[in-house]
Amino acid sequence: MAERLRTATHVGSYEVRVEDGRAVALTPVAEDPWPNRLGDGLLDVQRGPLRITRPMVRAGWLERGPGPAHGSRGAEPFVAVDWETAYDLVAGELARVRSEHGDAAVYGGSYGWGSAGRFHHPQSQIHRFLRLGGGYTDSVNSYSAGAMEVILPHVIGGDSWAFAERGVQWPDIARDGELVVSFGGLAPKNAYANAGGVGRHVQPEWQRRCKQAGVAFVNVSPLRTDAADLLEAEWIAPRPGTDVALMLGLAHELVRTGRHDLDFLTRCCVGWDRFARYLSGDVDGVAKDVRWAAAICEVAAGVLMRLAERIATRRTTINVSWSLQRMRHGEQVHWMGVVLSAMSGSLGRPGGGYAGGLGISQMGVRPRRHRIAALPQGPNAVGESIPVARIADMLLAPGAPYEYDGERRTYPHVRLVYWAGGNPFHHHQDLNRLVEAWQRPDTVVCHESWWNPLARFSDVVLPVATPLEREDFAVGMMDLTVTAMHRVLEPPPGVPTDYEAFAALARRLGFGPAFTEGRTAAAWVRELYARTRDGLAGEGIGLPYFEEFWSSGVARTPEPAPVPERSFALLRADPGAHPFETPSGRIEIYSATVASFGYDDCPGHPTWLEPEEWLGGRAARRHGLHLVSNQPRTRLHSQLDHAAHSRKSEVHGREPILLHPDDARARGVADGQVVRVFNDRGACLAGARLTTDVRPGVVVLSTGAWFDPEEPGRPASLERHGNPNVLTPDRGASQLSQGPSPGSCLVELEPWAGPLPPIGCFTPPEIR
Ligand SMILES: Nc1nc2c(c(=O)[nH]1)N[C@H]1C(S)=C(S)[C@@H](COP(=O)(O)OP(=O)(O)OC[C@H]3O[C@@H](n4cnc5c(=O)[nH]c(N)nc54)[C@H](O)[C@@H]3O)O[C@H]1N2
Ligand SMILES: Nc1nc2c(c(=O)[nH]1)N[C@H]1C(S)=C(S)[C@@H](COP(=O)(O)OP(=O)(O)OC[C@H]3O[C@@H](n4cnc5c(=O)[nH]c(N)nc54)[C@H](O)[C@@H]3O)O[C@H]1N2
Ligand SMILES: [Mo]
Repeated sequence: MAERLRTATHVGSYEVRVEDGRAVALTPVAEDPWPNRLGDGLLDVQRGPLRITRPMVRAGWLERGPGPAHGSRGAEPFVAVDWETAYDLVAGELARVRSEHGDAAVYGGSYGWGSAGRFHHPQSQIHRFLRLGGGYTDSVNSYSAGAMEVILPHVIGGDSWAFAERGVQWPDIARDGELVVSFGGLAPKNAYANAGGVGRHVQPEWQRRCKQAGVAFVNVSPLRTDAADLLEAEWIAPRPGTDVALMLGLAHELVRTGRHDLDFLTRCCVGWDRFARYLSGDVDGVAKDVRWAAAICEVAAGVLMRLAERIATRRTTINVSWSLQRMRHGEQVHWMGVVLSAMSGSLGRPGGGYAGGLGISQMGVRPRRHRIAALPQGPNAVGESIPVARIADMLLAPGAPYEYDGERRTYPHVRLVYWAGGNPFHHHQDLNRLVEAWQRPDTVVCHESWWNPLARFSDVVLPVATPLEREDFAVGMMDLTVTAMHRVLEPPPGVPTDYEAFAALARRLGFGPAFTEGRTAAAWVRELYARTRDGLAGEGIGLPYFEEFWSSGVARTPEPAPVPERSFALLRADPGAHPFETPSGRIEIYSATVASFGYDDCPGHPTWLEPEEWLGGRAARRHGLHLVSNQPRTRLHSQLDHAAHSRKSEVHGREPILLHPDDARARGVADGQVVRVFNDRGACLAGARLTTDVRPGVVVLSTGAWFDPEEPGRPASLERHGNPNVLTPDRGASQLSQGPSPGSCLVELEPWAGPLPPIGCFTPPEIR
């Protein structure tokens, strides 16, 4: 018997054709106006040699017991054990570490984009499990927006994601906007993914509507394809990492031509005078004029003068992508984006202003945060947390001091790392350094479904059911389509869900009933749906009862109403009556708070700070290409890299790297050839794709190729598959945010002359 059932992922909702209880085909839902192919192959990978079906323990850990691994973690074979043994080992080790070293010795930051389901969301599960078990060292902030999350509350107030609500929205631009200047572009492929799911990809449709309404677009990016062709955007391609200088040049030009909005700057902001003295050069003798900016950015001064004029005379949105703050001094560019917008005359007026990441996910479509139920976590008895991207620092230097947002902190001594629903060997920078740091703890436990790099670098792998093998429901962050996630496949025999695995461990550790509250997974799903229904009812949004929702597969919610309180508009109208949550109640062009921290890498107002690695610096003499490692077009991060769609994009089995024909010629590289990309941190292979869509001097190698070192466990080993994070630096954006900085990275490349080493990451490790 055949039936059609729904499911949802972070990249779209699907209709699944199920025959005799088994999924046989998966297609994007018909009502999605802009589906993608990122789900292609999702069914194929559910079975096959890379699927882990039994608990696995690293041989050395099983034989010698827990302890620092000295290079054997990631390099040794595994031993399959039965479930009782695996649970006893993990529960016993958790108990040992907690009693011998204290609860802070357990690291459960477990960052990552695990499944979209509200209940089975692995981060929610692991945090609840570790909290109820006594607490753990957690992480704060994200790899996505690590620097802006920390700086923007100082500048525009609110919490770390207030920028998403306060920024300009697409409907606003379509109605009243004239110009969108987008730093980091508006890559349509970045709209594929939306945390928590996306029932209908409508954000690219808004881009089209704005274009039809006559809005002009400028794509400031090293990559032409960061703006869809239909936008007919003007392409300005600065050296990567120099956008602050470019914006300062525009700002200087606005002042020089008397076009800055002095009324708004003095009434609704603080610190304009101070910043103006920096801009003019009164402070340091360097006027930040268009000529100065042109020399840094390699964009002609005339181009900047014309752009400044358009910004001043059109209702303009200054959009700054998140990629620009995933860099050294990443705080500066969003701070400067707000200031440039404040100067432009458009901030707080209809159709213009600042936006922090339009083009990403469903940003600018539905700004409101809704009351969607999550699995309750309870308090964390351990007060400890680290900025998420500082994990290698923590593992390498327990007890070392570090700065974070005005606080001096100390890294805890972690002995046990527990991961569920993320892949640090995808998301972290300088993976060779991570490989070294990863040997330090006594034990690494993970829940994974596939032999991906995280599983290979763990001591105990508990294989878990995939989202297709369990029941749940999804609600997207800026989407609000509520989608049923039906069980369309049986898990391999004996393989539990994350929930069942944590419940079994909690039972052994004596808090089983507290963890489950006596509910089955099905009961939890119904409970969380009911709580979501109640929450949305409080906002005037009606959802059907569960049974009706479950059989129809989807609950649609009304199109969002325009945001009634546009807070920049209220600030402009009357800053006294509608203050921001900053110390001054206004936009802080100069932040006395940030200045008081005394950080040389994040001073009190937006400043051009030369990064260690950029094309204009000394380091570029040795490694003359700037590496952009952007989000992949063919995957969600590292997910489904082993599936058909991602594999099809490879060149000789390697991740494609885009480079300009001039750079290729200078290095003797032909299109379709395998190259070795390298710097002092590491080297990887990639497949050259020549294109004039990329600025000369820049190469683009997207993230997500499964980490494939030739000699696992040895840091300087050649990476064979094209994972850019063996090249990127593991430096905090600054002492303020400690955000990740993969964007500040120089490399060199050369043709690969030797025989091509085989790819190892798609063959399971040796199992005893
Ligand atoms: N160089 C460079 N590095 C980057 C970036 C960049 O731009 N450049 N971007 C950064 C950003 S913005 C991000 S958000 C991160 C993303 O980094 P991650 O979110 O860590 O990457 P994913 O590949 O999505 O990892 C999710 C993992 O969860 C697993 N998983 C999925 N569902 C489940 C489940 O139900 N249960 C369990 N137990 N596991 C599950 C998947 O198999 C996969 O291994 O990468 C960061 N790293
Ligand atoms: N298909 C797909 N979509 C995704 C994801 C995915 O994995 N796959 N991941 C999602 C996640 S977790 C996140 S956080 C968002 C991230 O969204 P973003 O951070 O916006 O995404 P990126 O692709 O890293 O960067 C966008 C573009 O910025 C440009 N850029 C890089 N450096 C510079 C620079 O110095 N100056 C300028 N002006 N431009 C620069 C690059 O050309 C790049 O293509 O995307 C989401 N969307
Ligand atoms: Mo992200």
